[in-house]
Amino acid sequence: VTVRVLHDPAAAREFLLRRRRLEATELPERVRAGIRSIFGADLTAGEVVDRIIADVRQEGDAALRRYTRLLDGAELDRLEVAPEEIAAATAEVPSDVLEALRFARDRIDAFHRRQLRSSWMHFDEDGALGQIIRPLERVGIYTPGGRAPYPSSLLMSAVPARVAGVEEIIVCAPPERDGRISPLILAAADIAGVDRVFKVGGAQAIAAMAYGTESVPRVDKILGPGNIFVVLAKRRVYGEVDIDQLPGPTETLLIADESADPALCAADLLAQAEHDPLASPILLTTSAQLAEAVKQELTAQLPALERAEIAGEALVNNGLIAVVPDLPTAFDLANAYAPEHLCLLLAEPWAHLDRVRHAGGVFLGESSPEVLGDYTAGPSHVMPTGQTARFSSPINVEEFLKIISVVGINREGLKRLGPAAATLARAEGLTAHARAIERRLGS
Ligand code: HSO
Ligand code: ZN
Repeated sequence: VTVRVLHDPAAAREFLLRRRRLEATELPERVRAGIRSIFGADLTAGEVVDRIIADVRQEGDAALRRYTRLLDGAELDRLEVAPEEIAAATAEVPSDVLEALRFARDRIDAFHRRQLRSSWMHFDEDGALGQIIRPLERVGIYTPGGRAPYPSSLLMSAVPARVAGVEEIIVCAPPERDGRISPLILAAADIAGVDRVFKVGGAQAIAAMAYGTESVPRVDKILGPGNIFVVLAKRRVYGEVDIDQLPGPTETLLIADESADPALCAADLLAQAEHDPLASPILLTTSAQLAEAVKQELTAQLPALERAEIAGEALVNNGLIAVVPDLPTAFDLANAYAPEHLCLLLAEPWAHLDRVRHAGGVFLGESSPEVLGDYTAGPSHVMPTGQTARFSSPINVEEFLKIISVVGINREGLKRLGPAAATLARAEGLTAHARAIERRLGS
């Protein structure tokens, strides 16, 4: 496996800004064959999702059971995980893993408590104005199966929701063929304080949480990563419910100078690469020597990895080592790319923090690798991908709160604010509006 190395910043820029459109994702032949056998036609991912959503809206649980049989190979009677199953799952998970999950939970909890905002009210002679903050009532977290059944990701959405005061948190996860959900996921759900877990995956889970079925309650917001079908389904139901984001393959961009350790640069790139053949591991460096050394380290470290095949594919598909003339150029490229993770392996990382404009998270220095952020640092590891860091943020407490504006104007205030309101109402041709004010002012 060789990773591409570019010495021209313009070429690096072009590579980084290639557009990767969701809908253009090629489905593997295995998946296309599955679609043909289930739907009797060569449907696109979008068409599959439309069919599934329509069926779940129309048939409820019956559609969930049917798709779970067809897609997950599991025959389910009860869709909800029973409390005994959660207890049994927790007993199956090694105690050091449970301890680590609790440790991570406490760190995430503490970090998010610092974000909590209070309602406020401003009083003056015109009365009171303010904002009251209310948590969402019910949220649904999707936890994927397959290559990415990460208990950590469940903590990273459920714990901030709990801190925000969400009343009910439900989880949907696809069952295995034997009708079970991974004990690790169930244990994590329990530790995170999730209220109910359902054995439903894919677009059908998103539809169920958006519209509700006999078993699965309708939620106010859907969160969590998933495959192309899940992401397209989230996009389709947005508006009916809120969603967190449309997560794409993970990205890490390192900016390193000659002080960086090539073995650690390679280790950090591989850590990201092993997630997904579509992951993007990228290094921008001012040192041609470091570039060469990291390239060699990648080749040396890759074969020993359990997921060498996935990581190798990611490196070949989307990997890049670019040598740039100076750090400002590196930060320009990084900001244009707007990576999910931006890691500064620099002699003085803090001196450059001001240059960071767009990133999901920034990780400063050798002791602060992205992988700590994946598990125990505290901030949610659910961060914006696919350049959406230009306008969106990692999951945080605010995600689960909404604001209600409070208007409590008194008699004095009415006299001061009323006339201009009535004038504007008449200018808009809205006489009933104007009269509603004028009646109060006695005019
Ligand atoms: N780095 C991934 C999250 C993750 N890592 C889960 C390990 N488990 C996307 O930010
Ligand atoms: Zn990770």
